[in-house]
Amino acid sequence: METTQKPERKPVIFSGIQPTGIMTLGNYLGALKQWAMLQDEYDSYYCIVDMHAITIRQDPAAFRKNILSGYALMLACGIDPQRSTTFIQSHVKTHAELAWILNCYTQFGELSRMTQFKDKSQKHPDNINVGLFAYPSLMAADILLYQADLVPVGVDQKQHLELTRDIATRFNSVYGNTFTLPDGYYPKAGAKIMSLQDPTKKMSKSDENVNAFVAILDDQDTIIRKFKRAVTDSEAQVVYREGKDGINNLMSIYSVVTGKTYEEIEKEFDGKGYGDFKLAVGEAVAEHLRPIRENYARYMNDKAYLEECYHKGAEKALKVSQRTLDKVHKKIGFIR
Ligand code: AQP
Repeated sequence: METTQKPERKPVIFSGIQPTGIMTLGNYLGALKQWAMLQDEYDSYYCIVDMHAITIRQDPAAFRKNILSGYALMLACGIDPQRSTTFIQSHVKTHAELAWILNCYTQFGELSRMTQFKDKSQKHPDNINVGLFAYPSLMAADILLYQADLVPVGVDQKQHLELTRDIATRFNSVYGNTFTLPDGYYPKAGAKIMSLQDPTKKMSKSDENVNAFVAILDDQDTIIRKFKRAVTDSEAQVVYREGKDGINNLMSIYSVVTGKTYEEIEKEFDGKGYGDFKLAVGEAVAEHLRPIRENYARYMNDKAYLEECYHKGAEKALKVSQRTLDKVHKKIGFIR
């Protein structure tokens, strides 16, 4: 008798990025680079999370541009819409629908403890809205809808990912196995790239000081200039050591883009000043990002292709995520 074997399920990956400005070197090394690397090994879902972005007030014209350019940049970083499902969050209605349900399984106390909420409330004291508070339950919905096994993010998102697991565990314990518990995937190096102007703070695309971050699309001269201005210390010694936040940050960036170890870097710049080191980091980063800039320009010249890709991506994402949402509706007792 012939036996038909069920095809093995490929593990699933989900991640998203906010269109809140031009993505930075931090977004690239902490997230996008990993997304591209992992896309063949996993059934991958990557999206531009525009619904998360409105937790901070956005100018509509700039926002529209940032969403499209964020999508183009995602492809330019090597995420291939033929191999990964690439879409825009607000095009897939299940995200908002599951987020509401998960809000009812998330405790006020849990959300109050989130450091991103505390940081962003401090940064925008005139707009501490409910969406900003409930940001993590929308993120949980994004991830759980696709039954993701793995979520590649920077370490700043670790707390949100742990909360996603707590929400899923709580739901599963009440209704039986419904959601896959996702694990975080944090790059060994580059998981937290720090601001060039205040190396105790993470590099952020919405930083008011443009010298604090390197945008993926900055040209070579701008990148080199920003690294030359990077805040370091007065020791003039390129060594990785506690307390040397600025130099540690530059060394970790240089190490990721060149593949050199810290010992090799220390040797290379032994007896040289910070000027030489900063120039080398700037040049290496500019070169590393050059192909992405070129790909981006090509994609932005073909808006019809981008549109086709994000529509197809949303169609597939809706089909897959609707299965999870239907299951949830049934479990909680909604009638069809
Ligand atoms: N500095 C960073 N180093 C490493 N990874 C980082 N990520 C962000 N900053 C760094 C990772 O990039 C992914 C997308 O982030 P996001 O845009 O969704 O949200 P964010 O963490 O709030 O990023 P920004 O740049 O700081 O945006 P704004 O300024 O709008 O708040 C995530 O995986 C994140 O970990």
